[in-house]
Amino acid sequence: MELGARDRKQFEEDGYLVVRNLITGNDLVELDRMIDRLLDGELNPETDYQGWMPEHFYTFWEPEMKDRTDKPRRERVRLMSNMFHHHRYFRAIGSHHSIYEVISFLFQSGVQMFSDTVFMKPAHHGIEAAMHQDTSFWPKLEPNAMNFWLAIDPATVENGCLHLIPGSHTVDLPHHNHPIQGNLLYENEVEIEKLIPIEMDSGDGIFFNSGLVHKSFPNRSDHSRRAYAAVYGAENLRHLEPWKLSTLAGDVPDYSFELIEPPIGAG
Ligand SMILES: O=C(O)CCC(=O)C(=O)O
Repeated sequence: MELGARDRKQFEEDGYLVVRNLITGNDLVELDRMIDRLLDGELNPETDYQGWMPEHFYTFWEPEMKDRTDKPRRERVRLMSNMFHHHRYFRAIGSHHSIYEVISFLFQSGVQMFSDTVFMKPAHHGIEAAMHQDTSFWPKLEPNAMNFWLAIDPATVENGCLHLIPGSHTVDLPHHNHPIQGNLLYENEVEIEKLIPIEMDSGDGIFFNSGLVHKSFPNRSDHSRRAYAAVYGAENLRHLEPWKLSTLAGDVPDYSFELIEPPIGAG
């Protein structure tokens, strides 16, 4: 993939960059299969994080769906997180050379990884992700972290693709706490008229500044909308405040950034 100064300028000014066909071929087929296995509850943590070994991967259920065991597990889950810290396959995919190359180009540095999440929006009832900046979930960093979001299923307006406000990453807005959404912004607190949908095919990726205002609408289609997402930091990232996570995940350690190995051949 050829990225140039114009791509970095767009990332800096608009706060995001879409890269089409980022993950392709067997790598995409394998990721699709592993995500289904994860959502079905077939995969379990296999490596510890600083001595911490959860029994299961963190799972956030669709409201009122946790106990609906008449339905397949994958249709009841909203998201699963922190596989990167506890599973070799997810550590490897998070460090994939195509992802690494874009991030190291945009940061002009080595890359650290913080977390990963599989976002599921089951057909018909997948709930919205309310408007937010991911920077509201953790203490201030310099430079801001970077979010990555990869479409596993094609992401469309109908099934709840990402929507974002270009250029909204330069100011940290105060958020409101919410029991399901975590932190959110009300529409009258942002430049809502600038909100745009980002439709993507499977294998397309978007990289965005973690301060970018974004949301996704509910899934109104007949098909699920799965995505693989992760958060990265520059090698020279500085903590401007003590590290403490604001999370819905309950009793988990304060997972932090870890330098990932550059793929062979990365400059
Ligand atoms: O996939 C979604 O619906 C929401 C994703 C999101 O909010 C994020 O990546 O921060």
